[in-house]
Amino acid sequence: MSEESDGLIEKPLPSELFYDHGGNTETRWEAMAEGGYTTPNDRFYVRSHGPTPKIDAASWTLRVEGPGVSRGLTLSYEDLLALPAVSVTRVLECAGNGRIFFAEQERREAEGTPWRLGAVGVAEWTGVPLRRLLEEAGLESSAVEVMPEGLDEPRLARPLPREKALADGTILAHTMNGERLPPDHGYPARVIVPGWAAVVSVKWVGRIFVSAEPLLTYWNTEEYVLIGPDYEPQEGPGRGPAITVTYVNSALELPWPARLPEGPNTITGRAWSGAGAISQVEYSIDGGYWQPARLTGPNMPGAWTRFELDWKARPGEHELRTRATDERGNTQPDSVPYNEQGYLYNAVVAHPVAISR
Ligand SMILES: Nc1nc2c(c(=O)[nH]1)N[C@H]1C(S)=C(S)[C@@H](COP(=O)(O)O)O[C@H]1N2
Ligand SMILES: [Mo]
Repeated sequence: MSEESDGLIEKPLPSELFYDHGGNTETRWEAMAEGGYTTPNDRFYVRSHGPTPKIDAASWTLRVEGPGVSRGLTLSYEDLLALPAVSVTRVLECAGNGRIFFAEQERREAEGTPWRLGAVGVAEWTGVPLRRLLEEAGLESSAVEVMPEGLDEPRLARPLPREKALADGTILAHTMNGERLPPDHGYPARVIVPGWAAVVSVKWVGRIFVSAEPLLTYWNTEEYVLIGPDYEPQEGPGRGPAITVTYVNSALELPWPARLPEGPNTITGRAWSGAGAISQVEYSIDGGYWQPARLTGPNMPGAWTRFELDWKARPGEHELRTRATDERGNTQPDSVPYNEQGYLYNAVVAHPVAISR
C-alpha cells in the first residue's frame, strides 16, 4: 500500500491498478483491459472524505425516521440481509471525474482531486429497494426528501427528492459484485442511486432521515454544487445548483500517456451514460474525421459498453480522441463550462499516444 493512503483506505492499492491521490484512489484504465464487464472490487476507485470507518455489522443498526414517516424502522444487519434483494448493474462515477482536464484542456484549473478518467466503475450492486424500506417505515404523502447519512467522519449526508428515493434501481446495497460490500465501498450498507453523481450514493449508511420539507446541508449547498459564470446563482444558501445527473463519457483502456508499437493495433475502451445504453462511439486520430468504433459485449442501460478500434499507427506522437453518444441522443461535447469545483467534465479528451518503431 502506498504511504499516502495508508491508514485511510483499507484495501491494497498496488500501483499497477491505481493512481494514489492521498486518501482517494483512481483506477488505472489500462488495468481494465483484461477484465470482464464489471470493475472488480480490487480495482474499483475509492473516494471518501475521511478514513474508511471500522464498523461492526453485529452492532450496526439502520434507522429510518423523521417527520416524513409515520412509524419509523430499525433494522439489524441480519434483518437487512433477510429482506428480498434485487441486483442492479450500474455505473458509479464521481462528479469530479475528469477534473484535471479543466486545467489541461480548458486552461482554468479547478479545486479538488485532479482525477483523470479513472474515478468511475461499474459493479453489480445487490440490496433492498429504498422504496421497500420507506414503505415499511410508513412513508407519508407529505414526505419531501430522503437523506441517507454516513457513519463516517465527516458524516456525509445528501438529500434525495422523494421520487428519486422511490425510483426503481435506487437501493440500499449490501453486496458488490457478489461479495459482501468491502469496507472502503460502504460496508455494511450503502445507497446506490443510478444515473446520479456518485456523491449521492452514500456509503456506511446508519440512518435515513425523511423530511417534510426541503433539506439544506453542506453537501447540497457548499460542495457538489456548480459555481461559475454559466450556472444560475441560487436563491437561499446554495452557492450554485446541486449536482444530480452525470453525463455520457468514454475512456480508452490505455496508460496515460500511452506508448504502442508501430503497425496494426486494436485499442479497447468503455463508454457509459447514467441516462441509458450507448448508441455509438466514434474516434478521431490527430484531429481527423470521426469514424465509428465497434461496440462489443453487453451494453446495459446506465452501465457501460466496451468498444474497440483498429489503428495502423505510424511512428510519432499522436492524439486519439473518442466521443460517445447515448440512446437519448446525448453526445460528449468539445468543452465543458468552467465551474469552481471542477465537476461534470465529460468533454472529448485528447489521449496522448506515442508510437515507437
Ligand atoms: N458516507 C460517505 N459516502 C460517500 C462518500 C463519503 O465520503 N462518505 N463519498 C462519495 C463520493 S464523492 C463518491 S465519488 C462515492 C465513491 O464511492 P466508492 O468509494 O465506492 O467508489 O461515494 C460517495 N459516498
Ligand atoms: Mo465523488
